[in-house]
Amino acid sequence: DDVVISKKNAGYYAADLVKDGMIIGLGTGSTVFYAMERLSVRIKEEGLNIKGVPTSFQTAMRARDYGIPLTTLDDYPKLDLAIDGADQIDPNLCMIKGRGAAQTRERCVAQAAEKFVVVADEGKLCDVLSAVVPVELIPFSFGLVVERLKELSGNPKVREGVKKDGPVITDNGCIEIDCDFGEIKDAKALQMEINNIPGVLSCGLFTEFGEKTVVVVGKTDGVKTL
Ligand code: DER
Repeated sequence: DDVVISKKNAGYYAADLVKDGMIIGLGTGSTVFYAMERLSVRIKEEGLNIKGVPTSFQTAMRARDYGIPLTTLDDYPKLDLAIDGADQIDPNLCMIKGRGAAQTRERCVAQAAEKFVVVADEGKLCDVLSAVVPVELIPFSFGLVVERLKELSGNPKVREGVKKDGPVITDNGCIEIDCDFGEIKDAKALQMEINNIPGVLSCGLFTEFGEKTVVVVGKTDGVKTL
């Protein structure tokens, strides 16, 4: 359908920005998987020589299936380019991520990258951020963090497993809480507030990468870049 075609166009375009010899970040989610699919073809057909730092267990498994060589931030603390998805993107290229509960590692990889290439379909664009904001926290801090998020009017809800009773446990062995703040007037300030709560690893507000971000918006007939 149109969204699938749009995601594929965005992912393939992003994959073609990757140059031989690059060390890249591999984000998480369905749109990035199209970029990985295209990289897999380029590796096979062009002999493209790259390495990728995966931001989740799922991405690592997918990369292995696709024959994309993997590495770590320990080996490469600076990356040429990271390709990732997003849940919502505003005109200032501030975004909300974390639907896949991978936002903590995604933020590390985005920080390490010289260029942050975000792939999305048009449905992800908005005027004002208002999507659910995921918050990853260490289990020890659960009660404290829930209390503080309530004080911030975040209406916190633990992310429950679907094929598992109880909370989703992230790749970092932590818990994810989804917050509904409604329209977010000052995303930068809210991001700082949440990230400063003791026990929080990170939240899904990404407001610090605008300068180095290119958003590739997939459409049914191609892409537009922001
Ligand atoms: O969880 C994440 O941050 C993902 O990047 C997510 O925001 C995008 O997933 P999608 O490409 O499947 O919509």
